[in-house]
Amino acid sequence: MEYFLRCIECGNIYHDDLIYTCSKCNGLLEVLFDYSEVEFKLDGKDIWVWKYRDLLPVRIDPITLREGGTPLYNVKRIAEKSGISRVYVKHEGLNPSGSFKDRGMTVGITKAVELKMRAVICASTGNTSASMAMYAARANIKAIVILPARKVAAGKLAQALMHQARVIAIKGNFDRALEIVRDLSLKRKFYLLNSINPFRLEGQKTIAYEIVDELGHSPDAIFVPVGNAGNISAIFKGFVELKELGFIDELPKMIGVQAQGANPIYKAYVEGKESIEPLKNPETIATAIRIGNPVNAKKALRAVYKSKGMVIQVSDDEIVEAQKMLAKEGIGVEPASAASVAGLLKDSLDFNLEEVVCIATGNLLKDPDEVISISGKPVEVEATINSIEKLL
Ligand code: AN7
Repeated sequence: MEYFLRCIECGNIYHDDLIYTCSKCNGLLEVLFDYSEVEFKLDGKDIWVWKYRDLLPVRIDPITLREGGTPLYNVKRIAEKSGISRVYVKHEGLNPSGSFKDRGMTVGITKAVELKMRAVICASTGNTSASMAMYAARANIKAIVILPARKVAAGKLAQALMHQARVIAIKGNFDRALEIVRDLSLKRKFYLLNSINPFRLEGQKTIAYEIVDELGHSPDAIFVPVGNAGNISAIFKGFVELKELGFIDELPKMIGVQAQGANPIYKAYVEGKESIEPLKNPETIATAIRIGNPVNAKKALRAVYKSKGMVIQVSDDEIVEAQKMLAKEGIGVEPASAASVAGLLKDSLDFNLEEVVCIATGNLLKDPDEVISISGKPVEVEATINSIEKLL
């Protein structure tokens, strides 16, 4: 298919794929397509990322682990509590590496192979590194990961290490790690797979396609946990494309949810701004979204304003509460993932919504330490029927 890159700030156009930001104004880039080649149908059948290949910008066969096609669960108890008629949770934690990042990585790693890159690199709060390591292993290319020391959940670290990435922990936070990998990728020709990479985001827009493919229409609003702000931007782009292609009539409201301790986009939204003031020392139980200087802030804020959505902040307690409510519905997620539902349950919502989708971004198994700390340990007793019956 035909596509090109365009700067979201100055509109400059690029036909070269090996570029991350506008060389004129340093703005973020997005991929634009010639829609005349779109042949897929939203018929609810065989849903997964590469069903939508007509709108995925790669020129070789994909490196894939069968990502996407994640379940959309109707959650009645959460709906009742929120007062909204129909609430769905799309469980992105059921992707191959256990997070939505796999949608982006299948496209990003395919692009890296297409460009004949020797190695891929990312900064990560955990999930990006787990996913990148897994797909790099599949493609048999070298993976380099820079992450904040002692601030990455055990499951994610285990994945990056087991899939043989070169993992380097820095005495600094995610924002510093991202600055470092951006410099290294320019200097050393490592292919950068953070969400500043516009091709990676193209994979993540399939969340929007899948929701419409399954429901047959667009919901009123989408709730998305926001850290580096790539995912909310990607999902919005997916809906915009579906509207331009005539698959849907209305865009859903994009509702971004940030942790209170890592809330630069929330602050910008409240002040009606188009860009953020970086936060120096972000802190939250949801380590996945412990980010103070989100690179895709401008794209995300545009998505929120254009869709007449909003940004909400939630406390760590509200995140944990939502994580427990999801668990009671049979949906196991890590803390950051529960931010979307925590946002839905905030009474600050004054929209009239009938049908919404909350994105659950990552699996419960990613952060076992957090889960055990909020659930408590099992009781230990003598191995006798008597001692067990006493407890029951
Ligand atoms: C579970 O892995 O940034 O707003 O380096 O792991 O697109 O950044 C993870 C982000 C939400 C936020 N939920 O998405 C990383 C990383 C989970 C996440 C987000 C992340 P963006």
